[in-house]
This record gives sequence, C-alpha cells and structure tokens, in this order.
Amino acid sequence: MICTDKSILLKLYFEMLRIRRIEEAIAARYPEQQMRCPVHLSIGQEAIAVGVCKALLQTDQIVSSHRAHAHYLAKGGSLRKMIAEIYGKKTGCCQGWGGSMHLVDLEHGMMGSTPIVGGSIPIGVGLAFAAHLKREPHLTVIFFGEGSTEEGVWAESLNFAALKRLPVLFVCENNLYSVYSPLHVRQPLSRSRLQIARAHGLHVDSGDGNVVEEVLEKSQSAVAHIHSGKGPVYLEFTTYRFREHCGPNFDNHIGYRTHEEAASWETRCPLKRLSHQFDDESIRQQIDDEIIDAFQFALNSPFPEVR
Ligand SMILES: Cc1ncc(C[n+]2csc(CCOP(=O)(O)OP(=O)(O)O)c2C)c(N)n1
Ligand SMILES: [Mg+2]
Repeated sequence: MICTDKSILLKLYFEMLRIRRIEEAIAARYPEQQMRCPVHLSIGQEAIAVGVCKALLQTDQIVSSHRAHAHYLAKGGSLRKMIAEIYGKKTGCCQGWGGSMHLVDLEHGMMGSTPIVGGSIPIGVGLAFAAHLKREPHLTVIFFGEGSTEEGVWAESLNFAALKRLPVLFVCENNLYSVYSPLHVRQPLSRSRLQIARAHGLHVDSGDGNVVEEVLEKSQSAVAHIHSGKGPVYLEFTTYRFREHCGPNFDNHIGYRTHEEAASWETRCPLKRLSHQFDDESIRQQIDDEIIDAFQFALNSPFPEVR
C-alpha cells in the first residue's frame, strides 16, 4: 500500500531535500576549481535513492556507480567525509584518493562505488554471495543506470544471482540517457529489460522513480520477497537528471534533448510534488547549517601526503 503517513512522507521529503541542497552546494562551488574530480549529480533523481534506502536496515549493503552521492547519503554515509573526499582531502571517505565516484562508508553499509559502467554489479552480487555463504541475514542493493544493462556483465550477474538465489536487489535508474545518447539509439525499442531479468528467473517490477512513496512501497515488497528466500529482485524506476551528465551545469541548450522534454520532467520533480505539504523553512536551515559545516571541515582538512 502506498504510504500516506505524513510523518514518514516528511522524513522522505527531508532526505530528498538534503541531497538536493548538498548537490546544489557542490554545483555552486564547483567553478572555484578546488574540487578536482568529475561530479555526476543526481539532482532530479533523489527519490530512488531515498525510497530504496528507507526500505533497508543499516546492516544491509549497497553499491553504486559514478552517480553515487545520493545513494551514499541516503544510506547514511558521512556528509563531512563525502565533501572532504570530493575536495581530495585526507579526511575524505577514501582518504582523498578516490573523489566523487569512489564513495564508501562501511559502517553504514555503503560498500563502494565504481566509475566503470556496470562494474559494481558483479561486486554487489559477490557481496550477496558472501552473505549467502556465511548465512548472514543482510541483503545487498545494486544501484545502476540503464546504460549498465548494455554491458554483458549485467546478464551474467542476473544469471548467477538467480542460480544461487542470492539476497540481492538490482535497482535500475532509467533516466533515459547515457551521456548524450537517448535509449532508442542504444537499445531496440522491443528490448524489455524487465523481461530479460524475468527470463533469468528474477522477480521484477517497475515504477515511477520520481514518486518517492511508490519507490518505497515497491522496495519494501522487494525486500520482503528476498527475505522470504524467494531469490533476487530486479526493480526499474524511470526518472530524469536535471543537469548535465557530468559537471555542475545545465546543458539542455546543446541539443541532445529538447527544452520541452526537460520542462515536462521539471513539473514531475520528486521534491516539488511534495513541497506544498511541508513548511520548508526550518528544515532548510537545519540542512544548510550541516552543509556549511561539511564544507568548512573539508576546506580546513589537509591533503594526503604524496606517496
Ligand atoms: C565501461 C565504461 N564505458 C563507458 C564509460 C563512460 N561513461 C561514464 S558514465 C556513462 C553513462 C552511463 O549511463 P547510465 O548507466 O545510464 O548512467 P547515468 O549516467 O545515466 O546515470 C558512460 C558511457 C565508462 N565509465 N565505463
Ligand atoms: Mg542513464
């Protein structure tokens, strides 16, 4: 049943707003050229990270891709350590050696992210296999973009997860593009990723990735399915990134997608559809204070020693 409890909705809204404000702060300060790594922002896509992670326990594990900020934050990763990592500082979650695409917070089950498209999928399956062998109760979520489903390792991983009935949840964030290429120049229209996953023996479902309570509800069902021992689940959520593929800017003017398309997704912003229900002011202040603190922490931290 779709959640209508206002206190839960407020928590979901808070988490999404927090991620949005953090990434807007990164975008605003990026031109200062002190963050010397690429950044792939999830602005517009926050509901998937928040809805899925709300269905998990701290002991559950996740892995992510190049677009990892929202997943790391939604799973409870330290903001200070993330911002410090992006600034290349020793206090970062990878001691400053990894940057935005290498986020890890083991204490909160954020097991890592990799920039190689599809690269974290078998890693996530491996984590689930380890849990299965050790009879540990946690499950693993693998977040990836729809571009990853064009990599062979996606199918191999579905197969192995189904074969071993692993406690793993595949979450595909279909934002319709891989860099500048829309789906229809990359995959035949008849190619159904859901049917491919189902044909491998997974339970599958899909939904609106901009409706956080729908994401939560489908994720809770998926988690229940996995915990009941029925094997892995594939979920696909449709969404849209508002900014350029990589970097802080908007790029709708360069022509790979239309202004009309972008505008129609703007109206479906995961935050806007909930914002009228809440008084933003006090939560904004709380979030902004935390962001100021994290940037101060990062800027005041030393660089790692050159090895
Ligand atoms: C194996 C591999 N091929 C190409 C790239 C370059 N690349 C980085 S992100 C990206 C787009 C991936 O699209 P998608 O998986 O849909 O994720 P999105 O960026 O849309 O979130 C590409 C092609 C890469 N990092 N790794
Ligand atoms: Mg994509």
